[in-house]
Amino acid sequence: MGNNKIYTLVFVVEDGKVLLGMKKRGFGVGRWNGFGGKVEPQETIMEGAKRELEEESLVKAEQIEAVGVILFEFVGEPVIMEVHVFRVDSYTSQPEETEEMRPQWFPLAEVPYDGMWPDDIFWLPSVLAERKHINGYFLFEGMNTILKQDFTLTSPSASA
Ligand code: 6U4
Repeated sequence: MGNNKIYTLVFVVEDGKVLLGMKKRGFGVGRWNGFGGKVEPQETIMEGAKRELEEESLVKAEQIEAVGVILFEFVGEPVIMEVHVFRVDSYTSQPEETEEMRPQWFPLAEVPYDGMWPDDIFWLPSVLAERKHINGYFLFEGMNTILKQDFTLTSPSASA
């Protein structure tokens, strides 16, 4: 894992809807996604997930569940993004727009996959609707083309 950089990605789910944010700047600008970012040296990955959720949407997680890890490699880029995915089913404070993200609720049947990272459609529906856990790898060329993919979706109860 020496050449991995650790990131978080958080999906808040409530009443059959998921909270996504339109990324207003930086990596993935113009795409809908969960909330998250780089983990800082002095914090745990889960602490980083909660901090980024609050910084980007003002939502405070009351309960947070780790639901898997996805490695993203980009052609020509030696550092692999190790993205730790979390799900929040209980929170306080309503979402508000921040400098980084414009939050919006989407019914699970209307998640805007066309406006998201192109890997999301392969795994996110199962994570959101079926509570599956994800373990995966995607090789990208640029921001739009997936050259290789390899992932598994598991039921957490089956592995417990
Ligand atoms: P800062 O520190 O805010 O300048 P920035 O370059 O904006 O960093 P950041 O920290 O928002 O990036 O982190 C990128 C976010 O994008 C993380 O939540 C992980 C997520 N992400 C990256 N590649 C992804 C992909 N292929 N599919 C996906 N999420 C991805 O669903």
